Amino acid sequence: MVFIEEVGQMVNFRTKGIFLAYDHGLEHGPTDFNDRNVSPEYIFDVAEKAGVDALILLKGAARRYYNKKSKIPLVIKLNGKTELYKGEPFSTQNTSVSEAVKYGASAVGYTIYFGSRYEKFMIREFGKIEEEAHAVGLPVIMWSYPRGEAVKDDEAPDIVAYAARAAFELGADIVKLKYPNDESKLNWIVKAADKTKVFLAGGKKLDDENIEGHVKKAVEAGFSGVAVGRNIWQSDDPVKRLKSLKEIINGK
Ligand code: FBP
Repeated sequence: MVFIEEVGQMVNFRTKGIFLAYDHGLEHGPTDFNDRNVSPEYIFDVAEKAGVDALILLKGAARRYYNKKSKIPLVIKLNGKTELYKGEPFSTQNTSVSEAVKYGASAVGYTIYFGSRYEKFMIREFGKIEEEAHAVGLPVIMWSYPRGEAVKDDEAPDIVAYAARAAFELGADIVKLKYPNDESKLNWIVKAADKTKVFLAGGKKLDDENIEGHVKKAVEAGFSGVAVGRNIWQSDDPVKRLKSLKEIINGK
């Protein structure tokens, strides 16, 4: 549950758990996919069998595949970019909060590449989205990814903590962060985020032991969950993987 000050009410959206991300078709292209997971139907099937806490889509898949009667809450990612673009990172809005509501969204997401030459545009766009979303009672999730020429090490704990704090300062309800390269600072990262709930981003596919190890350490440090894509739907048994991560997050 999230309390949204702007509408003065609790909103029924879980801020703890496991979110399945499937926006890679734009971000990376179909190179991430195989014959099975290239289809959104397969992803819906996995999400339903494992009972994820939210499914993250872009508007194209949401509009064509999301059934508003589904038990799985939908998060619409409002901005994105392709990997074909090679300049300073810049992700722009491609749909609005009101469109997301039409597709059945229970929350919206937005990426900011802090440190990029274009961060000012993303910060401004996020500010507008945050106000629009909260005004209609939708929680806001920030993909807080420091990146660009000025950012030498995006996994350095001080940089990840900065990304966490920036999300809090800009009003995000949940922030999605990369795993830092010094695990002893996980707790500080959670503290830096204050009331913003911290979720771990998955990254490239790891073996079972590694992904579970990361999630265990993050949860022990106070992370509220994971928002993960490739580590699930690229696995041979995505439902099993999701269930074991759920057990770690929610406790057995
Ligand atoms: P993964 O778990 O597959 O890393 O997905 C998380 C995510 O944030 C996706 O939502 C997004 O498409 C992707 O990572 C972007 O990854 P990057 O910008 O690091 O290539």
